[in-house]
Amino acid sequence: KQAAKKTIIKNKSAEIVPAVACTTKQMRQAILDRLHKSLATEESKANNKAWWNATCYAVNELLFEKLTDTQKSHSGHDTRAVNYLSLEFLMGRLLSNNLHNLELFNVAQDALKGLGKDLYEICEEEPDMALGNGGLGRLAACFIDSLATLGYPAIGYGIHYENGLFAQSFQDGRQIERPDTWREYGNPWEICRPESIQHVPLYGYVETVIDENGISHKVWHAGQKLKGVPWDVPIVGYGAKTVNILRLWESRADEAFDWDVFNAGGYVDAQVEKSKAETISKVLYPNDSTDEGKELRLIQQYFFCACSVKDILRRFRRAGNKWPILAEKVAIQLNDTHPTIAIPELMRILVDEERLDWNFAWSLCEKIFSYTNHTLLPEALEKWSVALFEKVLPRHLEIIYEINRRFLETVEQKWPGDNDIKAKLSIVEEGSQRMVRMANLCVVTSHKVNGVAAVHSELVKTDLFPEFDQLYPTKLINVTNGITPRRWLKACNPALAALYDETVGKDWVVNLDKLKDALPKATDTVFQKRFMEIKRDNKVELVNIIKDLTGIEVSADAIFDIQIKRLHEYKRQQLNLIHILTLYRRLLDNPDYDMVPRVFLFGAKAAPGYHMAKQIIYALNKVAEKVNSDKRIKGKLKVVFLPNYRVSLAEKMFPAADISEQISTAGLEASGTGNMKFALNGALTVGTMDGANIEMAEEIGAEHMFIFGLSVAEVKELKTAGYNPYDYYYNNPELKAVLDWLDTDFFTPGQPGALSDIKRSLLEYGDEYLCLADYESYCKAHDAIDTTYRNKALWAEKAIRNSAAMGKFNSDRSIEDYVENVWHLKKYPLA
Ligand code: H53
Repeated sequence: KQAAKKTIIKNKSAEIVPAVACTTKQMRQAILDRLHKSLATEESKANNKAWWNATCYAVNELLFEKLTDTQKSHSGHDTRAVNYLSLEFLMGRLLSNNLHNLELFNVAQDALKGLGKDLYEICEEEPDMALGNGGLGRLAACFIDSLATLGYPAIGYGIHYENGLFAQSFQDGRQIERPDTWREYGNPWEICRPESIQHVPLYGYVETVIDENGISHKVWHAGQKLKGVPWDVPIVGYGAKTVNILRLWESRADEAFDWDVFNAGGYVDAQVEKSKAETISKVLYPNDSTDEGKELRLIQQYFFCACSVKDILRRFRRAGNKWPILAEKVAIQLNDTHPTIAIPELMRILVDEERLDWNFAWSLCEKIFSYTNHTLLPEALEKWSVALFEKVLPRHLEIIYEINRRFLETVEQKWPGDNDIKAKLSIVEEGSQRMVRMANLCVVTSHKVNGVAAVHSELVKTDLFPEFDQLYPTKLINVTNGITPRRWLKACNPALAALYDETVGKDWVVNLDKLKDALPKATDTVFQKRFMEIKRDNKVELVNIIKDLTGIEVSADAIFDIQIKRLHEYKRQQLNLIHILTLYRRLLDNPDYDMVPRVFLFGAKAAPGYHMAKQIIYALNKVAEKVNSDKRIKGKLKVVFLPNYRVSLAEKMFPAADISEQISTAGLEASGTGNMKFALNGALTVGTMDGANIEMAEEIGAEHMFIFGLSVAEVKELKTAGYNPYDYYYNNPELKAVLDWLDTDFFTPGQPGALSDIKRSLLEYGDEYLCLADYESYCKAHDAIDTTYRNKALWAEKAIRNSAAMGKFNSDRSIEDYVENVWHLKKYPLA
């Protein structure tokens, strides 16, 4: 069935003229050549991994040419570029994406078919490039796709982690983490650039030196030096009119620096130094939206910022430019506060090394930097202890003090004598342990600070930085997040993409607003039928994947209700859990309880040190075991937690979803982007009025979603009035019953109390995220889902409306917003 589906798609788009000239025959030959000449193997011996490698190399031959053309054009025009600094780029797999963007997917599919191979199977060989945790890292990946697609000069800068986000498995329901060795056997997509190595100082002390003109300046004498080795990943835009790069820095020991140790006979010491240096880019910190405050993490941040800033200045100098025009050529976007240290680093280079006047250097920094805030959660707002700074980056601390001294003068002018405001806004927090507040440094420096959805940006102004908003009235803006329709529709849902090609024309891939042209078809029975057949086929594919991964059998006729995102209490997987228990109880009470069969699917990684998140995973797995094997409920309820949720698995889950769970406590999910991917693929949202859900409701019509729960204002009110979860517990017998259930050993035979943590967090510990307050309304929303789903035509209409209304959430639109309001770039697409 799958094979048949793919053939139909291929025939439909056979007339595509690829962006890059390459016939099926040429592609076949190129793949064979790479198999023979690069991999030294032959058809009879090659396994799928070898075929994957050969195909990647064949694609690279086409890509690299475009890459050099782009680079020539950018340096020829001496273009202004944005440098997107991010500690995370959650790229996923690249082969299918690159082929789609080159418009060679069908060519490669035919070429491989001629060689007896299936491209979809070959694509499965690719390990995910999981250099990120979740939303923030995936956003960076979508943004660089859009920048290249739109033809803007841009470089992504990040870390070449040897191990990406850990691989997850379950042992007796508990999360086990294993290292992700994504490039153990090489990665065909990256090019090492030893010619662009950078050197990074650390530790040591600062000396004041008087120069020949009697002017004093600071010299930082490093105690250790690292070497940053750049690896470039080509980023091909859709239509291949631009191939930008993602430059990832790998840390190594700086041999030049260790030379003295060698000479002193310290061979072993030097080796120890070497492995220490290599730990800097060893592993991605697995925390999403929490700050760990570890020394290694600060060094990671400084390491990649220092390499990137130096690299940016190297390109600037190479073009023969002089400092006064630095801000005309360079824009630096800080993806969250993680790369904030780039600010004092640029100041240090300009003032200490280039000997520019402080005021002039500062005026450049103000024009160059801009900052995206992705969260209001206090535990995610980075602070570094002054003591740590003093040890690792002594000169940067001095520079931060000086920035702060001058900034506090501005505060004094605005609010004379108001020490409370000064204490609140100061970049340095006073207290038993003095801390550097990275977000304050970002806001003080940047010319623009943006939130990631309308409601979030408003809260940034009113709740997070109200005084900054008064001080700098035009600085705080909104840029609503987006997703790339290339990966999140065209590549992951080829059948739906083909239906849209046919219905609204192929242009939707770059102009997602075009999908609106399908809206009149939302009530057309023929179109509804085709739309829902595609959904069903995608569900069947997922049914097989579920069986393969877990052994669990589910029916494609059930409602597929999916929550996939990082595991965090504010995202409220535990609310989903207690609703599942509610349904289970209803079914046990009454085996004839009338409900449309439902499969609840989860995918989520918990930060390894986040106890409650791990308990929630454990509870979901234990409940799943019990529910799935309970014959009494006649298969009406299934619960599946898929292990190792990642981009490539997401690509199979979004197209198969009927219901998208977006159930964060209002005010806490800055935007969300999974919400957009679900809707684009025709799922209906059950969600709170939070993050981008609000703007989605504006686009789709709230009546076509299942909105529930407290609003941001109501959450605030309730918290101010004093929230007591016991009020809800004692007033709702169903709720009380399911919470009490968690204290028994029903789900964990012989181990009563194994799930009690969850109940405790919802009662004794105060239910910080208001699950109980939203429980009733959430259950009602689910009852409405059940009723609506029984009306096939109505459901299909809503699914189509959801998908066709997603135009606004194209990441190309987000990028155009940044260009217009923040970066002011020009397009330079290749002819
Ligand atoms: O960033 C996404 C948002 C999402 C938000 C997420 C995020 C991280 O993934 C990590 C750290 C952080 O501060 C925020 O939680 O709501 O959609 C992209 O903006």
